[in-house]
Amino acid sequence: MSEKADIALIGLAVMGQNLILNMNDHGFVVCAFNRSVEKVDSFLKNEAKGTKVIGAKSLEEMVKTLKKPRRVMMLVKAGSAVDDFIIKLVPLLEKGDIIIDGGNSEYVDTTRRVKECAEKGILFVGSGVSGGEDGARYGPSLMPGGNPAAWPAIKPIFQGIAAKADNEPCCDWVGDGGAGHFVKMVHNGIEYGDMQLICEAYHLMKCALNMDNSEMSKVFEEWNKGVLDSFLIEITKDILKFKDKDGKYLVEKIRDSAGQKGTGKWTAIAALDYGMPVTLIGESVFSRCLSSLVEERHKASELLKGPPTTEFKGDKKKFLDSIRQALYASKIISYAQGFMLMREAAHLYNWNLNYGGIALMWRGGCIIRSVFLGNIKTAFEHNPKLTNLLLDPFFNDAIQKSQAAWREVVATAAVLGVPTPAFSTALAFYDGYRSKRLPANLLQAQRDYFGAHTYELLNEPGKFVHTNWTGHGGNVSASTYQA
Ligand code: 2AM
Repeated sequence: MSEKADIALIGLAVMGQNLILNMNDHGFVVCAFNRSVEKVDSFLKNEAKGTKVIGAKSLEEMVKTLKKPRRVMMLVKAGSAVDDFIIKLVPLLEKGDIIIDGGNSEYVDTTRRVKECAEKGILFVGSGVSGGEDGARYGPSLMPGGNPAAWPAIKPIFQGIAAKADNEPCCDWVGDGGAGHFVKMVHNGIEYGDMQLICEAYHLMKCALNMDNSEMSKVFEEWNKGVLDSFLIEITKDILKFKDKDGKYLVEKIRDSAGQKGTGKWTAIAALDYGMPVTLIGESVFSRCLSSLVEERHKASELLKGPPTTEFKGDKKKFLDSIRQALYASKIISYAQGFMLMREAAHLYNWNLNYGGIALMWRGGCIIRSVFLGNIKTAFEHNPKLTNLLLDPFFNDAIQKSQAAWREVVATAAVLGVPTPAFSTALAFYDGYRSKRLPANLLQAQRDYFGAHTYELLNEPGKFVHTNWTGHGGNVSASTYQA
């Protein structure tokens, strides 16, 4: 077969199929392949009928259709399937050819694959792909990272098919190694946070303000016209008013036990590994865990008493707007934390991350797309060296303006007994982050008391000393101990 395909795509599940059709729409010739080869024929006869897409029945045949340098993209199940394909592909490729993994791989696997492939002369790219089926079909957010030598060859395809926001593609080179998949992972973690915050707002509207679904839907519709304008607020508006066949609101019939596939958990694990206080995503993961303890909660609900009523007795209209402000302020904290995690990983792995570019990649196409991300992009454009989003004048000002309402919501929710873990942890983080002095002095003293872990004195930083607090037990310090 002549070398006519611009790119090959392996993996004909919905995401893969839709990406192929998207590439085809943008004038690229794609060669499709799948482990179960019968899916290739079926795809060509159905979804890809009338397009320029070609199919291959074997990897050998697929490789022969490709222009050089060959570009092979995989959208297969994360894990061993990716490694299996790499093993099969490498002998069929030449130096300078490119393998792209567009699946939901863990960034450490991507880092390893980039290195292993580079040793064989193959350029490996791990790309975050976000936006679900619709995004893949009409414009996803793409976060490619890995071997930078691959970027010029894949840039026209990737930026061509990506979503556009403010006339710019939601796709740029992220960084070396597993940077692309790392950034995608943080995106998913932030998505967990955004969803949890919206759920807490809904919970307060329902339990504290006794609002019905139609009223709540209208409120989200209003909120979607302002600073909270985002895909997730928009779908929440639709979900809340959606009625089942019997005329009742469907969302109220859904079992309140949250599932998860793991990317939020990975973000929280990375945060713990790198010592970054990404508390809101952590709380969001734990909130899902707590929700899934349905039977235990049912038992506890009969035994563990809270305040007599969850109903808010004050100015309801004002409180509703306070919830909006609490959501906005908490969201700012969540993104600030997410960017702190990326900054730390960039530091550890020597990635030269472009934070404004990342905000732009998330600005359109993906689940967390929002107007808000445009503000983040602007903040990093004003100051690419910004150490924390909270220090940007726009966000600092936004927090100042919403702070009183945010505190009112957290305090009121505590008094009423309505759980708001994400609103609350965001506020606790804010107060911790802005504290010149925290009580860790006492903590250090405790550690030194029971474990001789030593402490530093304020006026002698860098010098670790131990005190014999009790007058017995010796003066030995545990100098090898690392927090
Ligand atoms: P299949 O159609 O042959 O199952 C999403 O599941 C995609 O990943 C599908 O294209 C699927 O191929 C592919 N896939 C899943 N596990 C795989 C494996 N172990 N090896 C190769 N492809 C796999």
